[in-house]
Amino acid sequence: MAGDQSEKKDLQQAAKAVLELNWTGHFTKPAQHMYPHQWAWDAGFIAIGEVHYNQKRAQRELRHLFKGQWKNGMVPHIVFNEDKSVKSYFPGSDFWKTERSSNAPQSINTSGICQPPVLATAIRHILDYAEDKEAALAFAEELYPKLKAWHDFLYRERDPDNERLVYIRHPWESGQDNSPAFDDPLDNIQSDSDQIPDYKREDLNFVDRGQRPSDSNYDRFIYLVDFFRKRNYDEKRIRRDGCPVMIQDALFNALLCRAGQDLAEIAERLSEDPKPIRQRANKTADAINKKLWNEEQKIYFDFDLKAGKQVESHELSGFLPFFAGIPDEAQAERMFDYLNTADFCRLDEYSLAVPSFDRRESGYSPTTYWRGPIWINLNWMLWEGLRQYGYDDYAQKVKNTIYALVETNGFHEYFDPDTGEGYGADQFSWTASLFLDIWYRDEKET
Ligand code: 2M8
Repeated sequence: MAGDQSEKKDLQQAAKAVLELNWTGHFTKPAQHMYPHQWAWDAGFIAIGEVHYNQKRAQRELRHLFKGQWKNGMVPHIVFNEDKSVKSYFPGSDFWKTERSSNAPQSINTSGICQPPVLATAIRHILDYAEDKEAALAFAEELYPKLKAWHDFLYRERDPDNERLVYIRHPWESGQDNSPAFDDPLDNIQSDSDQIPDYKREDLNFVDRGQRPSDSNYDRFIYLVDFFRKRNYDEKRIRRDGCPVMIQDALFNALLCRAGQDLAEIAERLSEDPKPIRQRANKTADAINKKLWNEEQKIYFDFDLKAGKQVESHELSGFLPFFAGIPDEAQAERMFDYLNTADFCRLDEYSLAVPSFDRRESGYSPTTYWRGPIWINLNWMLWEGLRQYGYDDYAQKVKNTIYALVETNGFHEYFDPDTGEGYGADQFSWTASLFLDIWYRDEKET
């Protein structure tokens, strides 16, 4: 952890400078050149840090994101930068062709898929930490119907069997694009190269190939977008025509459960009825415990609806039901038993918490994106979750790692679990904003 108060203060200033650098005047980009648009879960994480020192901006971020909300309630994973000179990202708005759907907004361009639901959690955080409570409440009131419509979309369109578990239909919807959990589901896509539209990756202009998804991943990512746009982003039609990927993702559903709890809390503060929202979140928690928990392996897994089985891929996100209070005490003990091993990170050893994937699995890579590196958003959720369960020493270790990584290596997108070296984009917004959230909460608690 940063040595003295003034060093800590410098770090705080540096984090704010990252967010200032990436601010466009309308929203904060995840990173300067590599990610020039607005991403949904990034916006939530950014607002969570910003509210501590710039409430207005935190609110503007989310308001801007909701400009892209679809008529059916979906919050798209990207709201495109209106500055038309921005060309450094693929796939840009022209590729998605979302105008084919009558649900897509007309005033702003967006993608045609979504991302993990953290927005109610971000708005609850604004209510909890805003300086101007009255303005925060008015803001929550303004966005409340939109949040409800977003959650309703997920349960209506992505849970056809009324399980209270929703599926995702693209790895980009998970936020963990090339995680090993998608290896088998993507391998099952029978796509000849002539079925993949022509495209050119832009990400490799900025980052080493070894730190990004493979070309064969990208082919499938693009094949899937093409599949959706050919069906005008009509959820029923996509399903009826045999949607190639349908995964009940453990992290996505845990975050939906947590977001449901937070939405119920928001409802309560607005004197709306929280009960149906809370009940639905509880049902999701039960369903996660029933279908995604693996007692023997001591972790939660995704469920692949196409293959009809759990995807036994050991990811840090399989511990993040902690963040939504989903595991009972016995489950929590088993999970902690596994988390606290050399596979992930041992509490009593000098090592960095916590890689995104089990180090001893064959798909593990310390350098490759969502296949092993340390991500600050996952660790921030783990820190929150472990505290709720009383694993304070481990939570402290996670927090110390976050401090140490940004102090020694800067605000990178992801970090090497062995050396701490920073990879991906530099000056990455959610690394800075979630660090700031911890920094300010530390200040308040001491
Ligand atoms: C990454 O995903 C985008 C595609 O959505 C990309 O690689 O181009 C992921 O890390 C995702 O979780 C994140 O929201 C996005 C922007 O930071 O980048």
